Amino acid sequence: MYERSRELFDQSVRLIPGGVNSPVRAFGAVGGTPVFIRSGSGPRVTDEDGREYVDYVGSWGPLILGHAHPDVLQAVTSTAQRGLSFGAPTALELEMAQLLTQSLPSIEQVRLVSSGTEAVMSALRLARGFTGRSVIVKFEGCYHGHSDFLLVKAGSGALTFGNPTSAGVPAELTAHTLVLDYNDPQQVADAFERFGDSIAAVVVEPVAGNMNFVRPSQAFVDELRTRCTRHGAVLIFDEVMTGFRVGARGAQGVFGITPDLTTLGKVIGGGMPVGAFGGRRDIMQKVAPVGPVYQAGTLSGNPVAVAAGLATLRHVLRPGFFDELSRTTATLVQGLAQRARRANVPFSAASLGGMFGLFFRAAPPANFREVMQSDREGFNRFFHGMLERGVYLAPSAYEAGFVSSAHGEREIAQTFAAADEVFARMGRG
Ligand code: KE4
Repeated sequence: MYERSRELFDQSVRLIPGGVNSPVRAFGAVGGTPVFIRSGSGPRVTDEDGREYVDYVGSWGPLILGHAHPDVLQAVTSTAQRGLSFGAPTALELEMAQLLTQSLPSIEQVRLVSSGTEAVMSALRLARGFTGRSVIVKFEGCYHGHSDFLLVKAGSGALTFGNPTSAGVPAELTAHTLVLDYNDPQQVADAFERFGDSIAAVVVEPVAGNMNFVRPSQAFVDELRTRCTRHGAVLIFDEVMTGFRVGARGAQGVFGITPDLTTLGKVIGGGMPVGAFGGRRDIMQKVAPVGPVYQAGTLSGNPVAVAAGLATLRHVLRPGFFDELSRTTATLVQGLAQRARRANVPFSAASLGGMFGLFFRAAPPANFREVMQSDREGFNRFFHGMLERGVYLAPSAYEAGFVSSAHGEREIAQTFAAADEVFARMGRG
């Protein structure tokens, strides 16, 4: 098993750091050799050894219609026939701007970029430019891409400024970043009492998908909105993962919060490189070339990538799409929890829309500290047991999972059959 992947990995590690172009793909968290994927079709991917898997990673969220959807491929190939990129405005970018502003009313104007990192980095520079302030508030366990000032962990004590989590980030670049506990409204209130008028922005994952899957409490997101309004700070919902994943109006639609800025990515590119940031017109009017906040990109709004995103969103925005996707995802997580209980394995699971979390702990976690109490070894055993049985989960206990509209009863049944065997083995210790 995995012979060809192992050969490719041995060669890749010589030429590519860790053999991968993004760290989480290296299986470092779960151990073993990463499988090299050759192709995908609908809910399944096939590795270089010809083994097929039910795929619950979906390229970390973008592939919400499943792999190689005919309408998406058609959009990409027909657009590409007319040329790949012009560095000039195109009608397709206008069509994407119209669709995003119609789907998410909080977005009055929008700028396209090529990744989620770029979207969040730009939105935070914009918030600082708009307010003339420097302090950024983020939450422990949330990931917003790899901009220097966001690679930060909580300071030593409560309400202290963050320390870099990555080499190469000078301390002064994280000196303005305050890291609070997710789902703690009181800490938000305290931070604003203390630093309120120097806070440029609060950036939050409105459902956290980078410390596995953590839903916010309504009180938490309400407090963010109230405090940002009161102190003139910009509330940024980082919906790179949740946008068009948890519902047609994103997490802001689920929780009824109007952010000042929203960042998007993943699904809006349908598997091609597209990110976006947008929101209140008075804020967006500060962006170059009309305003003083500079932001640019050679391939921003690339027509082929935008065509893939538009083809994807047309399906996602059809009536009933999320009812169906939510049902499939809920069936998956409820069935897994049932089987774990039967095998006496401490396990819980949660989902929202087409996104889910699996936890080797008695109940779904509410914050980073509780996530870290999960049984990581238990997850790793489950991960490899499922992989051997043709089910490809996110290779980390700290990542969310994703279901596509291509996942049907056959995929769910295969997943349950594999889980029955793995839980039974785990239940025996
Ligand atoms: P990208 O630069 O990777 O397109 O987006 C960064 C980003 C921003 N905001 C949120 C909420 C995100 O989840 C992400 C990226 N998510 C990870 C998944 N944990 C991407 C996978 C990877 O890093 O390879």
